[in-house]
Amino acid sequence: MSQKNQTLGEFIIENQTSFKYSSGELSRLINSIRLAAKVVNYEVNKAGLVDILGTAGQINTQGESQQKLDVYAHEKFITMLTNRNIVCGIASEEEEDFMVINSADQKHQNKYVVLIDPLDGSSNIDVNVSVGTIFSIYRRVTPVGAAVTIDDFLQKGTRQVAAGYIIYGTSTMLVYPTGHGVNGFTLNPAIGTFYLSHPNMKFPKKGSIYSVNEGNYIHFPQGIKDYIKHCQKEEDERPYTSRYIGSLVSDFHRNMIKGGIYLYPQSSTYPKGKLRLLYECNPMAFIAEQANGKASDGFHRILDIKPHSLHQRIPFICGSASMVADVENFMKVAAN
Ligand code: P6P
Repeated sequence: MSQKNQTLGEFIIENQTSFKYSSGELSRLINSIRLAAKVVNYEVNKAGLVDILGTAGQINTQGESQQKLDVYAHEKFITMLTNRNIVCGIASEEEEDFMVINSADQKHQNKYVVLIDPLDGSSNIDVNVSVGTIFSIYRRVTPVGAAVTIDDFLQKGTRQVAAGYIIYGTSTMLVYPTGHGVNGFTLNPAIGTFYLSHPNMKFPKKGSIYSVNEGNYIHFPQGIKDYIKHCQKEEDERPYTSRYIGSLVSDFHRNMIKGGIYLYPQSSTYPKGKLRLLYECNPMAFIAEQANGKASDGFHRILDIKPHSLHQRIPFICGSASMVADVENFMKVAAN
């Protein structure tokens, strides 16, 4: 049984059996993510001091100007994951296509693929607002020994074997579920060790926080507009409060601790929604459900959606189960 202040290393060893395929491989994967997180954290925390602010002058596959730290984080996570010789392929939000990780002597023997958003919320970097890394791990569907294909990446979220995020905030935390709920590990930067600080994190069934960019209100579907008005109505003695950081990992993390809901519906700029199914929605939905929360596109469970392309965007509503259910009800009524 995990106890507070246990180190991440001790926790991984104690919980290896929770990874249903192979005790050693999740450990090595999480350890490579742990190391990359520490390296990226060091750069994020001094971004204001070193001339790595501003864009790298490149445009990423999403058509967004890449922040130098985006590029840095992408490179660090790819390197660390590759060096552990466990994954056969990696897909990054910063790359158009997936990367085949060929360990020559392994002849495609590696069994796992990783999908990663190296630095989500990076537009906040220059204004010193917290950002995050989001990762998702699947077992390949192509036979071991064969070359990795797109099918290894276009899997439903229910097939994730692990997922998690790192939040580079007032403290740096690695949050990921094992078989016993969602656990949060806080980095002690003085000694570079993650300690179990938030064991068994759970979304309160109902919360009072709603997180949405209300600047897009006029473009929201009617059901979302109706839900937001429901949150604002007077007669309930204002049971809700609006909190929106503009960084998914940060809004999600606060809502999981305090109770609340995050919404990124479709809008005029993003007619299919802004968030990516594979790099953001599936891993966060996986974590949410492991923490008694719920994640939906307004009508369907996120984890049941069959992906059709690597950078597919979808509407994303995620958080306390009863609040997500409320949104689905408003969407259903408005659709009839
Ligand atoms: P907007 C960051 O770019 C991100 O993908 C999420 O982390 C965040 O919640 C959202 O977009 C913010 O988008 O349009 O409100 O600035």
